[in-house]
Amino acid sequence: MKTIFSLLNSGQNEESGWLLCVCFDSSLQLHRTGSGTDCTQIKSLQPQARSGVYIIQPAGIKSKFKVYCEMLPDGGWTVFQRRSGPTVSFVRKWTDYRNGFGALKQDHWLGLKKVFFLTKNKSKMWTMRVDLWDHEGGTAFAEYKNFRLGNEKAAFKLQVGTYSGNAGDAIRGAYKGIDQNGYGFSTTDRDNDGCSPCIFGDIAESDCSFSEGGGGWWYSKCGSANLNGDYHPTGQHIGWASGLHWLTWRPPAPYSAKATRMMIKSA
Ligand SMILES: [Ca+2]
Repeated sequence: MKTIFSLLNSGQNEESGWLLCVCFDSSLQLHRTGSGTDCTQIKSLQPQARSGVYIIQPAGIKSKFKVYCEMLPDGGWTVFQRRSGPTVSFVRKWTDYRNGFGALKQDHWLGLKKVFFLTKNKSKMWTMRVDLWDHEGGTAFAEYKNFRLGNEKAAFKLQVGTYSGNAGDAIRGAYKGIDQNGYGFSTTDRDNDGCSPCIFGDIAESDCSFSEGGGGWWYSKCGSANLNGDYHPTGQHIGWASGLHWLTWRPPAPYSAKATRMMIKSA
């Protein structure tokens, strides 16, 4: 990518190994860049850094890539999922979930490979935060310590540690036996879920991605969390198995969130 360095931020210089600029790429889109390995490092080196698109290079990884950084008082968060409407479809196959899709400043999925690159480095610990917005103006969140993903060979297996928050621990599930922690990622063309089949009442279900709207997720049997299903607008947001689920939040009928965000912070 051709980059014109148009403005150099003062305070730090090249010799210190840290450079922040406001840059325009060849399409003249404004983005911010720094020599950070992730949004948390950029924010800690440059406390006044604002939320936006940055180029990062995770430690030990050859490639650089763009991410949206949510710069909050508790640190810089690297966003890897955002939903706010129906425009970007999350009904996608394995390759799209691996590589990412959507627009970073809008709804998007960063890509499992990039999240794996970020969390691969064992010298850092990662916290994953899920934010949920309901259709009545309320919000809720869930945070997980010790988040990381396995490599592609391990189907980007989900690892989460201790939960905190007020949305409930939907990854471990609304009832026993449906924990998604430790499961690989599934799409309609790559089945790594816990059903072969699962029996739900009089229905035998073998493919959670298909039955939950076609989005990819770390389905177990199939589990209580799935924020990559079909987008349901206000008024059509209750009772759909395909919606943006976090079933420990707003029970009992499946409640589809109005907006969601998933992001990670390093320590
Ligand atoms: Ca299956």
